[in-house]
Amino acid sequence: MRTLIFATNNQHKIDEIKKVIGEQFNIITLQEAGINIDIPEPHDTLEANATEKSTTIYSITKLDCFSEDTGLEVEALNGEPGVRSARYAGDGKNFQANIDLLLNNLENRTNRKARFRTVISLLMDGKEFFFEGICEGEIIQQQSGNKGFGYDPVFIPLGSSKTFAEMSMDEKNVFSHRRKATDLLLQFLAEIK
Ligand code: ITT
Repeated sequence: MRTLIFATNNQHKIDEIKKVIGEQFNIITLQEAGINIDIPEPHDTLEANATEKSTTIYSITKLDCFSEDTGLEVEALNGEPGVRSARYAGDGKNFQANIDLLLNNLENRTNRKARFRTVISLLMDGKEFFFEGICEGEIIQQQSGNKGFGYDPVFIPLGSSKTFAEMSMDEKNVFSHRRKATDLLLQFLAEIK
């Protein structure tokens, strides 16, 4: 079975992606690989940050690995917070502070359209491949639900009446950006097997 390192420190991402991949591949987390670093995300695109994370871990391990960078892109805010989603309200990566700032910035706005975009960077035999997943939806007025992470309590995907934070992980994976990007990764890996 092929082994891949997933270059992230975000346990929610690990849980969601492992649920999609199941037993098809052996996914090793940074913690399991004994790597304890805060991977840098200094760039202004999701693609460049994803590359930074995967190449950082590849240079340490020389093993096939992938990373992902995700942003929430809000139409009325010209695509913000986007690549700055994790640190929207400051360096503390505080989910509640980020939600509060977002709802504040959207106060009195009627256009609530938003989308999550995930970019996966796979480094395999030293070559890089990208996979993208998008989930369209809207930002509600008041947060609801306590599952998931990040902006999940304020995001309702198109085709649902629940926020991501009101869904089980399986339900979220029906709609999610991350699942769509992971499907493309799996399709690619199945083709080169
Ligand atoms: P790694 O870089 O270690 O992978 P991170 O949490 O820093 O983990 P990102 O840079 O991709 O990950 O952060 C994007 C932020 O966007 C994240 O902190 C959340 O606030 C938010 N986010 C990402 N995916 C999300 C999702 O599925 N649902 C809700 N919010 C999400």
